[in-house]
Amino acid sequence: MKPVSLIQFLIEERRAGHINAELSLLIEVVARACKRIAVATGKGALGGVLGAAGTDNIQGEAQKKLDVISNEILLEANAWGGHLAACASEEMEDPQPIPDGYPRGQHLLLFDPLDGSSNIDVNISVGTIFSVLRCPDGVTEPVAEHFLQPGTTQLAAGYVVYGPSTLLVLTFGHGTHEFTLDREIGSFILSRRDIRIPAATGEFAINMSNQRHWEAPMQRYIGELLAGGDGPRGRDFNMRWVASMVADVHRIVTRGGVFFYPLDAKIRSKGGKLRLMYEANPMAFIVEQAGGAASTGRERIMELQPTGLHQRVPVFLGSKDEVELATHYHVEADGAQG
Ligand code: P6P
Repeated sequence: MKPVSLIQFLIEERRAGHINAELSLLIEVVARACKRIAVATGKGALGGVLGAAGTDNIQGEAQKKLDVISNEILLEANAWGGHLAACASEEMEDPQPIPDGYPRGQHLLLFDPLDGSSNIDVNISVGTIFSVLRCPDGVTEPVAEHFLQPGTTQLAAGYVVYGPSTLLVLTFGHGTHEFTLDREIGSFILSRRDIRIPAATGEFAINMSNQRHWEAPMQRYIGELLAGGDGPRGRDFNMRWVASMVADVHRIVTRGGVFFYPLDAKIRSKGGKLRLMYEANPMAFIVEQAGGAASTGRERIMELQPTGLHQRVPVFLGSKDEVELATHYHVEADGAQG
């Protein structure tokens, strides 16, 4: 079968009425920027891009050089095309308006430019996560409040995983699709159309070192998985934890599984570990469009009304049956507490 490039796929999506020309351009620009990020991360020690940048981000986290480089690549790529009204990034406290002198578009772009960057120095897969919203009508100078839209309003979401191969996974709300970067011609080529995540799975992903801090229903749910065939689930389960959300989620998108970053006593005051606007929401959109589910353990992630640009939430996502069971345990426990 003749390979379908990202450009061709975007044209198909425009003809189907799923996206407009401006959103199509936005995705092309983001994909091109991510090819540049792939080159930068691929240089490793030879590119002088490893190690700490010597600065902290809004989250108070020490930035890696590649965090800063990736953020700059995405900002520069999106400044001049006329497809955006503003960008928001994990690496910046406030949204970045499109520079004066350039035309502005109708979209808002949010991204984690290089998620999992703590893995860069040990050569483990990292990735870029992005989400696209519509800029509210009549708003010419978007500020943070204009980004605070529920995940259900997303026009597009995607991630690029920089691994043995560079893959783009993308949704516009009409299925989830995967593109593989052909490094010889520099094009993303459609490699999986209409991905489906199996509802049942035997594989879970969680950072077990936090177990003593979890809430009781999380202890119960994971305890049942660990009990395996002799326990209430009547089967054995396998565990994976890359500690790079994009890599863990891509495994689930590829073969099923369930990912948890639950609330725990250490992070309760922050509301969770992962960020709603540019990690949980885009990943939830991608996973739901592939037939999976995504909750906070109490409610659907994409229905949350955001209260802050860098708001954190608990994340349960992946194979529907397991997300629903773990969520049921939490809702049941809350009900019992009255
Ligand atoms: P922990 C990476 O720092 C990240 O934001 C996600 O990519 C990843 O899933 C999680 O944090 C890992 O957290 O506590 O296991 O280091």
